[in-house]
Amino acid sequence: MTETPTYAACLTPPGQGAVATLVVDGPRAWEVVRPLFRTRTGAEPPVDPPAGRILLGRLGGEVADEVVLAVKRVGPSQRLELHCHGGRANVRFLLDLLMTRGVRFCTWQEFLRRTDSDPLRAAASVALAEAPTVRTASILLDQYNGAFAAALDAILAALDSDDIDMASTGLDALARRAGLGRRLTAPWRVAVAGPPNVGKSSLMNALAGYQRSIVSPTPGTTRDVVTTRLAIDGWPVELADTAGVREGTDALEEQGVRKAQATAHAADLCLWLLDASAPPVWPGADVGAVRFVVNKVDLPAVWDVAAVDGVQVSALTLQGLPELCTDLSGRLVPDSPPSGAAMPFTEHMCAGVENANRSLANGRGDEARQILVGLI
Ligand SMILES: Nc1nc2c(ncn2[C@@H]2O[C@H](COP(=O)(O)OP(=O)(O)OP(=O)(O)O)[C@@H](O)[C@H]2O)c(=O)[nH]1
Ligand SMILES: [Mg+2]
Repeated sequence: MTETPTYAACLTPPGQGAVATLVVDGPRAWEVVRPLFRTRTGAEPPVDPPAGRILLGRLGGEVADEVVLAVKRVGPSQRLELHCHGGRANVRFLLDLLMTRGVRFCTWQEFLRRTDSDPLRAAASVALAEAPTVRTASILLDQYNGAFAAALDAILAALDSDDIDMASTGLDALARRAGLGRRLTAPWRVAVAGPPNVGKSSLMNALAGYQRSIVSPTPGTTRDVVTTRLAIDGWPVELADTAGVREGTDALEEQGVRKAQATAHAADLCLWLLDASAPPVWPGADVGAVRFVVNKVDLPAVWDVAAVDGVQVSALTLQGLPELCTDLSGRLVPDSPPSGAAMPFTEHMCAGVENANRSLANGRGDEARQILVGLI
């Protein structure tokens, strides 16, 4: 029989900080840590791990760090927490000490997955740490507290009792939230595109609230793709400012134009800018989802800007920006979830829910059931 390994992980983020927290988890946790630990008072640490105790002392040999040692769990599956000084090198030093004594290193994500008895809750903890905004974090907290798990249970119970209507309604609701679920840890990508000088960089800066991109009256100023991350109505967005699209330019600008086209094509949404004070230039067919934004409405319009279905703004005076943000939020998340709503939140869960929904819609209830059980 192979012995259950003992693992060590660092639970705090890497980098500089006053303290770091390590966890040592497994049957040999105390056996490994005890000989490395000297109590502050000089008293020998007890032979058996003292349940629930917090000890102050030093961990190491000749070189040792001052640590707070918390005995979190005793018995065959022991867990110790070591609160030590922070910093990459100090953490590395202590982890190396443990590893030379047969403890295996694992990441904090692996640690959560390995030790939480509820895999969906463990996945929610990992996702929660990646949430870019308070709004996405609050949705992930709902999933941590069991919203997605309860919805899955209800669908499986409905399938078991052959209540296909109820199962379909529940599964359909989850599948419709998969698009949002995928964005709880990764931002939507929104491209700002259009011809040169239309005010793309100015709009990017106005939305970001600082001078991210260079702005100038010279057409062709932006050459590369310049990104910035922001929250729009609490939704995480990566905004990409791009080179103005035009033909017959030099090789360098052409590269920028190609990059701009690829970025606009790959984005979840492309804001195509039109200049109210110059004749409109329309996008080519290769741009994906497009929302028109008429910029420079502070200047006299030279064409019928009201005829275009778009948002009217001025990146200079900031007129229309709140309306643009509301419009953008509504396009990214047309059906804003109520508090406590269940939703899949990893690619595996989102794809699983979508596949199960398709299976059930095609009358393959058993297949749907199998896919859902695989998510738990
Ligand atoms: N009046 C007015 N001028 C603006 C507005 N937005 C941008 N501009 C001006 O238009 C010029 C071009 O602005 P940019 O933001 O650099 O335009 P761009 O689309 O990024 O240009 P390229 O990078 O060259 O493609 C600058 O002189 C800006 O000050 C606006 O809403 N109103
Ligand atoms: Mg620019």
